[in-house]
Amino acid sequence: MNTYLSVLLCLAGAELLRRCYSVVICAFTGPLSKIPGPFLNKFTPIPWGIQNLTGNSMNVAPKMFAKYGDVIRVGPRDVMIAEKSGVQKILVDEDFVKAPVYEKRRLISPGFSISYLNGLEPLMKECLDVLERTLNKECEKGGGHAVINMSQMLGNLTSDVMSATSFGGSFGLVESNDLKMKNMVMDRLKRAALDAQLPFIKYLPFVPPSQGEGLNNIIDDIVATRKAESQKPKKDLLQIIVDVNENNPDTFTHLHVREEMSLFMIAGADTTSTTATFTLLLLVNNQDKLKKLVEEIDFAFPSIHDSITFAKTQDLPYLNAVINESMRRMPIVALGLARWTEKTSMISGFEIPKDTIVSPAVGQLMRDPRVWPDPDKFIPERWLEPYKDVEADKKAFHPFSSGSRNCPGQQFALKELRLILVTLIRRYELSLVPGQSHEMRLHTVPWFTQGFYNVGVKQR
Ligand code: HEM
Ligand SMILES: *[C@@H]1O[C@H](CO)[C@@H](O)[C@H](O)[C@H]1NC(C)=O
Ligand SMILES: *[C@@H]1O[C@H](CO)[C@@H](O)[C@H](O)[C@H]1NC(C)=O
Ligand SMILES: *[C@@H]1O[C@H](CO)[C@@H](O)[C@H](O)[C@H]1NC(C)=O
Ligand SMILES: CC(=O)N[C@H]1CO[C@H](CO)[C@@H](O)[C@@H]1O
Repeated sequence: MNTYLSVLLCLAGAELLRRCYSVVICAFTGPLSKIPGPFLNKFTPIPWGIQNLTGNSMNVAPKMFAKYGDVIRVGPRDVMIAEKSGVQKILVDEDFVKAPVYEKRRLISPGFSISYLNGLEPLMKECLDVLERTLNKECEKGGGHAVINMSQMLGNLTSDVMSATSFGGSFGLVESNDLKMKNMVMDRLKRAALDAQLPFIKYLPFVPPSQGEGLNNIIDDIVATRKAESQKPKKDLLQIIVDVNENNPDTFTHLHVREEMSLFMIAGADTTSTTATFTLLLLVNNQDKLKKLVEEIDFAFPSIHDSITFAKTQDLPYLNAVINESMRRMPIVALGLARWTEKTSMISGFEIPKDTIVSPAVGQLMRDPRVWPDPDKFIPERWLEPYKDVEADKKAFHPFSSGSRNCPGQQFALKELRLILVTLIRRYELSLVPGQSHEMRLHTVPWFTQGFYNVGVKQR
C-alpha cells in the first residue's frame, strides 16, 4: 500500500517536473524568447487572460508598448505587434487566418452589393424617424432641451437598424417600453460576447445554453414567416440566409440560420453605435470642430426639413474626415485583432514560429506619433490636407481591419453613420454634459466604465 502510494507520488512529481521543464524551455528558448514582454507572461497565459477578461487590456497595452517597444510577447505563444509594416504584412500581404483549424466561409458577402445597400435606405430612414420622434418627445418634456443617454439610445437605434435590415422588421427598441424584449436582446448579445471570449464556456455543465429561447423564438417566427411568403420580396440578408438554407438543408441547417442572424446583430449593432457615440463625444469636446461640421451640414441642408438621404450625405468632405478621425482616435478595435501563424514568418524583425497567436495592434498603430503627429488630438483636417507636413497614412489606418478577412459591413456602417450624424446635427444642437468620465473597458467593443455617455440635445 505504502509503496503503491509512493510510486504514485513519484509519478505525479515527475509529471510536474516535466511540465515545469517544458514551460521553462518554452519561456527561455526558441525564437519567441527573443521578444520582450512582462516576465510572468513568458510562462503562462493567465496574466494576459485576466487583463482580457476584465477588459483592462486596452488600458495597459499602451503602457506595455511604451516600455517594451512595437512587438511584445503577452503570453507563451501570444504576440502583439504595433509596427506599421508588420501589421500590413499580417492583415494584407500575407493575410493570416483568424483561427487555427476552422474558418467559416464568407457566405454573406453577396449581401453587400451596391443595390442591396441602396435598398437599405428606406429601412434605415424609418428607424431614424423613430429616433427623431423619441428625441423630440424627450425635448418637449424638458422645454426644448434634454440630456440623452447617447450610448444607450444609439445602441437601441443600431439594433433596430440591424433587425430592420436583416431580420425583416425593426425590433422597435428605440420607441418601445417593452423592457422584456429589450433585456432579451441585450442578454443574448452579452452572452454571445462572453462566448466569443471564452469559447469553452458552452461545455460547462452548470452554465445554461447560450441560445436565449426568447430570441430563438423570434428568429424562428421571422424565418417561418419569410418562408411562407408566396412572392419572395427583397434580396435582404434574411432572404440570402433563407435561400442558402433551402438550397442546402443538410449542410446549412436551421441552427446555422439562427447563428448567422445573431452574428450579424452582434457584428453590426454595438460596433456602429459605439463609433457614433465616440464621434459625438469627440465633437462635443471639440466645439470648434463641431462648429465647422455644423456649417458644412447646414450648407448642404439649408432647410431644417430637408430630407436626409444616402446621396446627400455621401460626399460631405468634412463629415467624412470627422468619421475617419474619430475611428482613428477612438477605434472600436481598441487593442488588436487575433490572427494565427500557419508557418514560420518574419514580422517586424522577429521570427514568429508556426502556431502562434499574432495580434496586429491596430488601435495602437492608429495612435503612433511616428505616423500621426499629435496622435491624441482630434484633428479631422489631417484627412483633407497634410497636418504638420504629414499626410494621413491609409496603410496605417485599419478601423474595419484590412485584407480578405476585413469587415464585410463597412459600407453599410459608413452609410448608417452618416445618416445618424447628419440627422442629429441638422435637427439638434448638441452640447457637452461636463464631468463625465471617459474611462473604458474592452468587452468585444469598448464600454464606458460609468455605463453610459450623456449628451445635451436641444431642438433647432
Ligand atoms: C463602424 C462600424 C463597424 C466597425 C468599426 C466594424 C469593424 C469590424 C472589424 C474590425 C471586424 C473584424 C475583422 C477582422 O478580424 O479582421 C469586423 C468583422 C465583421 N463585421 Fe464589422 N464593423 C462595423 C460595422 C458592421 C456592420 C454594420 C455589419 C453588418 C451589417 C458588420 C458585419 C461584420 C461581419 C459579418 C464581420 C465578420 C465577423 C466574422 O467573420 O466573425 N460590421 N467588423
Ligand atoms: C484575448 O482576447 C482575444 C479576443 O478578444 C483573444 O483572441 C485572445 O486569444 C485572448 N488572449 C488570451 C491570452 O486570453
Ligand atoms: C443613462 O444610463 C445609465 C445607466 O443605465 C443611468 O445611470 C443614467 O442615469 C442614464 N442617463 C440618463 C440621462 O438617462
Ligand atoms: C477615410 O479613410 C478611407 C479608408 O482609408 C479612405 O478611403 C477615405 O478617403 C478617407 N476619407 C477622407 C475624407 O480622407
Ligand atoms: C439594445 C439596447 O441597447 N437596449 C437598451 C435600450 O435602452 C434602454 C434604456 O432606455 C436600455 O436599458 C437597453 O439596454
